[in-house]
Amino acid sequence: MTTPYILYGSPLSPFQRKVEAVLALKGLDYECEAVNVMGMPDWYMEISPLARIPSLRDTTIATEGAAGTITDSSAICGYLEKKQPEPALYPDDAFDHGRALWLEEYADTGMAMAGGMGLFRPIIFNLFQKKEPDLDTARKTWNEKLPPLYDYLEKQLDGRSHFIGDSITIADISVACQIYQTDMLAGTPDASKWPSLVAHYEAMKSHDCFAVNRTACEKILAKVVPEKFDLSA
Ligand SMILES: N[C@@H](CCC(=O)N[C@@H](CS)C(=O)NCC(=O)O)C(=O)O
Repeated sequence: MTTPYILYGSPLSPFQRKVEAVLALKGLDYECEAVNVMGMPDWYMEISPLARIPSLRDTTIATEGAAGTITDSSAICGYLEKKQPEPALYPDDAFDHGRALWLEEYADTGMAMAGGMGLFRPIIFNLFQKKEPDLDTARKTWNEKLPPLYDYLEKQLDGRSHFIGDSITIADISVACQIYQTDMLAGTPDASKWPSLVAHYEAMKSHDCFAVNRTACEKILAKVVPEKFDLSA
C-alpha cells in the first residue's frame, strides 16, 4: 500500500526532523526519499527553487513534478495542521499562536544558523568529504554563540514543561529539533546552566514522535561519528 505523503530530504536535517515529528504526532504515514544537499538534482530544484530541504509531496494532489509539493518546513507543518487538525500543534489563542510561531522562527533561524552552520556543518560536511572536522569553528559556536540562545529559552520556559500551555506545540518541536542537531555531535547543553531547557529537551528527545528520525540519524552517524566531540575546552 502506498502512503499519501513523500518527504524529500535527509533525516539529518533539523527541518526534516520537525516535519517528521509533526507527521508522527498527527498519525500520518509517510515515505522518505533522499535528496543530497551537497548536490541537488534538477528535478528537485523544480520543487524547491531556493535549493532547500525538506519538501513534502501530497500524492493525492500530484505524483510528479512541482505540483502537489510544498517546500519549507514551516509551510509544510502549517499545511499538515490544516489537513489533520488533531492533535492541534498550534495554540488556539491568538497571542499564544503568535508566540509559538515566533519560537519556531527563533529555532529555525537563530538556532539553525548557530548550531547548524556553526557546528554541525563544519564537522559533518568535512567528515563526509573525508576532511578533518573544523573543531575551532564548532568550539566557538558551542562556547560563545549557543549560550545566549539557550539563556533566552531558559527564561521563556521558566521551569515549565512546555513553552506554551501544557501540551506539545510547534515551538517545543522546533527548539528540540535544533538542540538535537548539536547533541548528535557534541552532547546536550549543560544542565547546570540551563536546567529547564535541558529537562524540556530530554523529554522531547525521548518522545515517540522523534523515534523514527533518531533511529535514522543514529544509523547514518554510527560510522562517521563513533564518539561525540568534547567542544567545551
Ligand atoms: N526555512 C527552511 C530551511 C531549510 C534549510 O535550510 N535546509 C537546509 C538543510 S538542513 C538546506 O537545504 N540547505 C541546503 C544548502 O545549504 O545548500 C525550512 O524551514 O525548511
